[in-house]
Amino acid sequence: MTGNITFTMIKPGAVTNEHIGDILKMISEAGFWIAAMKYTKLSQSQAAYFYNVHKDRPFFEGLVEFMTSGPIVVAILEKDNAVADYRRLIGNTDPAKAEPGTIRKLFAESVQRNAVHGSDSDSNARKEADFFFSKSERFDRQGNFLELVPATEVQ
Ligand code: DAT
Ligand code: MG
Repeated sequence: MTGNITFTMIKPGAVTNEHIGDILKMISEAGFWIAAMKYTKLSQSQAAYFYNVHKDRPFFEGLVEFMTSGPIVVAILEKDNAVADYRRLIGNTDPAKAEPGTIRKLFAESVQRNAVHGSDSDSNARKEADFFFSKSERFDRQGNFLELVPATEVQ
C-alpha cells in the first residue's frame, strides 16, 4: 500500500511573484486535498535541517540562502499515490526539463528558484510533514483529524 500524503512548499519567488493562488488551484484541480497549510518563513537552521541531505552539494549554500529569503507556504497534501502524483504535477527539478503544464514549467524561474518542493518518498513525506505540523493541525476531506496509512506500511 502506498502512503496517502505528500508535503509541499511554495517557495520564495513563487510567493513574491504572487503565484500562491495559481499553484493552490492546480493542486486542488489535480485532486489533492489540502490537509494542512500555513504561511511562514524558514530560519537558517530550519532550511539547513530540511535540506541536510544536500549539505555537501555545491548548490547547498545558495539553496539555504534562497529558501530563507522570503515567506513560503507549507502544506500537507492528501491523495492516493500522493508522492508520485505530486512529483508528476510539479515536473522536473530543472524547469528547462519540466513537461509543459507542470507547476515548475509554469512558475519556476530557474533550477534553484524552482517554485515548489515535493517530497520524494512516503517516509520523507512523513518526516517533512511532522517537521512543520502537529497531528491536531491536519484534517481529512470530511473535516475530521487526518488518519494516515499505518507507518509500518510506508516505505
Ligand atoms: P527536487 O526539489 O526536485 O526534489 P533535489 O532534491 O535534487 O530536487 O534538490 C533540492 C533543491 O535544491 C531543488 O529543488 C533546487 C536545488 N537544486 C538542485 N539541484 C540544483 C542545481 N544543480 N543548482 C542549483 N540548485 C539546485
Ligand atoms: Mg528533493
